[in-house]
Amino acid sequence: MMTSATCRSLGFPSGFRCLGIRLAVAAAIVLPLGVIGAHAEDMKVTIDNFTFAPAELKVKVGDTVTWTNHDDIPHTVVSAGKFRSKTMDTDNDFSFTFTTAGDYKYFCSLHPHMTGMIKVE
Ligand SMILES: [Cu+2]
Repeated sequence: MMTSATCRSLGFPSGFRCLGIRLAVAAAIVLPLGVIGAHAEDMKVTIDNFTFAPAELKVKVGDTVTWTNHDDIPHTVVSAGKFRSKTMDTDNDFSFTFTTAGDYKYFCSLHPHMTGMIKVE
């Protein structure tokens, strides 16, 4: 616990104000972490019948998208230079956490006509 003498030496006029500042500093450290933790979501894209659903998905920075392959043939999820899944067999999934805003076009490298888009804002 900081004493008022310590506060005065730091230029604060009273112990009360010093405590208030300490609480504000503590809140400033804790609150952003809480907001980020509460806000991050796990979004899902399914692969069914050679189609990504939804084909276009809007997420927020910090969200994680999980693709799950429901077809009985393998697929991949590839966004050039951004992310690349391994080959997913039936019911396998792949997750990627988006930390930068932007439009991420992706496709299946085994069936390049299969395309999708993640919009990160
Ligand atoms: Cu495929």
